[in-house]
Amino acid sequence: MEKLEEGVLNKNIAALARMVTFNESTRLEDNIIADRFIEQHQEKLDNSIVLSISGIPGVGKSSFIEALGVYLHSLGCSIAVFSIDPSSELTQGSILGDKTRMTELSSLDHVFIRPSPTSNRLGGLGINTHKNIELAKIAGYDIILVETVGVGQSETIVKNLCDAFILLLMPASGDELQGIKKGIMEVADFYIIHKADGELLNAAKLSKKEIENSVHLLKSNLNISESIFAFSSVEKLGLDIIWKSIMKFIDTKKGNKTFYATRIQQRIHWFKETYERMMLMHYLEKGKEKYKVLEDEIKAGKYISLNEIQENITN
Ligand SMILES: Nc1nc2c(ncn2[C@@H]2O[C@H](COP(=O)(O)OP(=O)(O)O)[C@@H](O)[C@H]2O)c(=O)[nH]1
Ligand SMILES: [Mg+2]
Repeated sequence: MEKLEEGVLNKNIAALARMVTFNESTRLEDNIIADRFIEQHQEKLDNSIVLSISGIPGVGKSSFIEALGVYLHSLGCSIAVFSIDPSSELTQGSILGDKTRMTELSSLDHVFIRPSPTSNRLGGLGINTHKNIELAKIAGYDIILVETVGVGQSETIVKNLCDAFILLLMPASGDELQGIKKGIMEVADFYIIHKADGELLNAAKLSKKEIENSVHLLKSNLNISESIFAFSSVEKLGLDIIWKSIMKFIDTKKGNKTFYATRIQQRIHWFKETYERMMLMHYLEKGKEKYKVLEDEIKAGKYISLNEIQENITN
């Protein structure tokens, strides 16, 4: 165990992968191994920058992460990538997609890539994902990129995972625009109209105007030119400008103290989530037999009222 912990601290990729596996395990004993390690190194949790890349399947999140990751690596950053894409579980294609779209990034030193967990306990988002991020912070990765779908995942979850939320949008206009919920549009910090190349370039330009208008209505004080971009992960032009805006955003948040205040809020969110889950597990276990009695009564044809359930739980 000591060797494993030392490995994580030395950015050994296999060691971090193992620790993440403990964290994602369905056994509480395993989770506790990862959790204890986090507790012992909590002074490192203020480190790193966490960016969430969201958007519908096929919009190009993995490709964008590859482009951004390779660029940031060229600036000397170490990169960790976590992918939380519930669709990759359903469509094998996406899993292949993740791997084949990050070939260059995955071949570089100091890059850790973790694809979607194969079994998700919370309908798409592994409940321990936030702790994977903490593990990567402790391992010392400068930039942590999290691929999230943002559809079928609530905006509160995505928002609570990152320091900045980048939403990728399709170069399409009007109603077919995106299948993205208003809530997701509202919590995004950056909007990138993706695939702005070749035949899609004009559509992307049009789309950018539309997005600018609708975002202006949602967030009147947002600096549009520093938050909305058209970009192609094939051509990769202008990544430096996008990155400059993201850094400015982060620096501003650090300057006015909202950066760490937000992280504390996020910790409270995950604490509440964990507390409730553990409390539920505890009561379900404790009341197993009383539950069974009521279930048997239903089998015998009886109607179980809310009053009876309430009494059963509280007595
Ligand atoms: N034209 C174009 N196609 C892209 C771009 N980025 C990704 N794609 C293609 O879009 C498809 C989905 O990409 P992927 O990164 O797997 O999307 P994800 O499901 O959002 O992760 C793939 O066929 C990519 O080759 C881009 O910037 N321009
Ligand atoms: Mg993907």
